[in-house]
Amino acid sequence: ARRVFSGIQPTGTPHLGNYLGALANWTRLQEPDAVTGEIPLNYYSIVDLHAITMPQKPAELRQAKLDVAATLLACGIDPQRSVMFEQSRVGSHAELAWIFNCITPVGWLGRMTQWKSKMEKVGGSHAQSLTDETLTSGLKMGLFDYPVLMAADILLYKGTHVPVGDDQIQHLELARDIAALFNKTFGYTFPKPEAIVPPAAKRVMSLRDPTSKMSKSDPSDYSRLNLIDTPEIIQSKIAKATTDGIRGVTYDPVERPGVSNLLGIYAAMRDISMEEAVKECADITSTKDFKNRVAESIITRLQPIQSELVRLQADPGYVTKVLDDGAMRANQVAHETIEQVYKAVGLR
Ligand code: AQP
Repeated sequence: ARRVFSGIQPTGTPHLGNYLGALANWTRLQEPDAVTGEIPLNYYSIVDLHAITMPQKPAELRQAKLDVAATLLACGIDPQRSVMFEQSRVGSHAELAWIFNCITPVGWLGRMTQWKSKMEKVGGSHAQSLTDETLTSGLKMGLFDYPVLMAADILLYKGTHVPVGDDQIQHLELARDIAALFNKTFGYTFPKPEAIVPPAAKRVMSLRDPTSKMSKSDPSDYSRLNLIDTPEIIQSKIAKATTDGIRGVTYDPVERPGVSNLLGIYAAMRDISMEEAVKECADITSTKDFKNRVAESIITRLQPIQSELVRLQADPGYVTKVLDDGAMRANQVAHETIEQVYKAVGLR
């Protein structure tokens, strides 16, 4: 059977990039497969241990976890068909990460690009090499090790499929390499997980700077569309989104990254292909009309999610219960894997 694992960091409120890159696929995977009729086992985690690889305020982190949990439910995660849980309540994520730490070459992590870009964001350091002292003095072990913990997350459930946005592909490849290395060293234990990336809008870009990805941790709220933004805010953010002075609407991610990003969002919001989106917008000459149409598509798509969220926020006891139940179910599977791993390694 297919086993699906994916995670989201409770580092702020989920945005449209999270939704299109990951969450929309999470809910889709709860449906029976069109060919086999099989429903995979789905594990969806609020990855708080990942969140603390960057500084977090404890009270805000606690609240963000509940908010993210409610948002996942509002997006359609069904606790009957998916195990939704907080990562730190399953101790074996950290245990398996330690085992993987003991076999993963440092050089494999040095090649990862995410810690480099995060370092630039927080410290303004442009150093590129691990041996550069200006960089390594500010680089925390946890941030550097993030991809190993991610490999442990997936493999703890023997995940075969991982629905993620395009930005996580490099980390997923590392997880595959770690699985293969473990199997080679200690005998076959883990499958090689495959990425499931959405067809359109696999990487939603920032509204302010369409050459970098939309992200929760961007200091400017106008860079992203939060799933909880009101119609007025969505209108205003799209109206202010960076585009260009060229007439008409065309798809050209290199020359027209802003317009192309909005087109990608429009296509994904309406579940149509990029070609269809371009065709639908071909007659539009003014940027204002184009932006209005894009904003409208977002408002319409988010409306049912937002009303469900309001309903869930009025019932925090339900959200907590789902998380309690999820932690219990996740722990059962995690326990079996970690025992098998400890035995293979010689710790039992
Ligand atoms: N812009 C994006 N486009 C498509 N998919 C995206 N994802 C994130 N951003 C985009 C996907 O969402 C899932 C959860 O990832 P995350 O919690 O790491 O999201 P984030 O917004 O990237 O979070 P942060 O806290 O702001 O982290 P950084 O600083 O790394 O950007 C993943 O499947 C991811 O692919």
